Amino acid sequence: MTDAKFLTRCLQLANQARGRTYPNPMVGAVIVHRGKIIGEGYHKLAGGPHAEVEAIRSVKDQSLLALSTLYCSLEPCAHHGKTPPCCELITKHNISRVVIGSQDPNHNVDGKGIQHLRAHGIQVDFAMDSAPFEYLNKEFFINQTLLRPMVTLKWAQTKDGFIDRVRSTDTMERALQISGTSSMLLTHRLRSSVTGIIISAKTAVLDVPSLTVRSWHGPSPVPVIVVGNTYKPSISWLESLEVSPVIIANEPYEGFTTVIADSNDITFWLPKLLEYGIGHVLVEGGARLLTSFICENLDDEVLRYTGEMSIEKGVPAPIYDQFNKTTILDSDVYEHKY
Ligand code: AOF
Ligand code: ZN
Repeated sequence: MTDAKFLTRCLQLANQARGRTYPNPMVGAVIVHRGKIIGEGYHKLAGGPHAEVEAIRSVKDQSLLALSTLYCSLEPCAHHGKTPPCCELITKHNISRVVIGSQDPNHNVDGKGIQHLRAHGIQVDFAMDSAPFEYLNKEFFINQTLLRPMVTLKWAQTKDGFIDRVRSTDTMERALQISGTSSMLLTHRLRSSVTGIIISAKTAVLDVPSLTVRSWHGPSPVPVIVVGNTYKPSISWLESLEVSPVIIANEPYEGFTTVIADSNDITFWLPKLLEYGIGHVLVEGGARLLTSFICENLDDEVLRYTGEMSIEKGVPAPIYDQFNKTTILDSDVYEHKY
């Protein structure tokens, strides 16, 4: 019970750096002596000191470390990366016990930290349930183990299952506004928490979206435009984007970063986005692109807003039924798979 309390504190601390640690994980650490917290730390920025180092440094009376327990949300590292191994610092201070939230999936660590600590006579224990710690770093776990960005799919659909009216470039009719204000705010919060936003060239041509974060704070993600054979995004629109895009296409787009690939071969081009610092992508449409991701089981997280309106005919929404949470947001039904 006490271990759980201090591990929860590690989660809170780690979360303070949300959005600032990519490609590294969010990590929090707490040092406890006789039931009292005497030190705390978290990993503030990629490349900066690890959480364990921050926590150890924060302890005023360093002589207490040998009689203390270190709680950390992730297994302490055992490798020489941008910083020296935390395990060596822990053994140097002779910390008596270490409690770990989740094992580190990074192949440089992955159990080696635990081994190192135990080999030095340190008692190592684990959280009763590692799920909240893995969920904290879901993006990092996916990047490390599946070697691809985490994928979040999002769309709004009418009550009768359409994502949009059927539109064409001839009329350039505006997209249907299906969901309400609260859903819109959530979308912009979501955009601020991902590093890439994927849309098809058809959506780009018909919607002419800005793909920025509005009504929320934080940086806008990198637009990723998937170009097939039928629709081509205009150069003036590409140039107007706030963040320079990455284009997935069969041919180079002069002046833009282009990944040469068949747009249908998602499993080929998606992993390449990691090279552009994109560890988490939000797929915003259209329906065909969303369905392609679902067919490839690329659905780490899915959000669906169902509005009140019915339109009788239109573009059918993707079929998906693996949601595990439903909420009412104004007049929208908001379903979430996480
Ligand atoms: C962090 N912060 O608090 C912990 C990490 O490149 P480096 O040297 O910063 O090492 C990054 C790896 O260290 C990271 O992938 C993870 O496996 C491990 N632990 N990383 O950024 C931390 N504890
Ligand atoms: Zn470390």
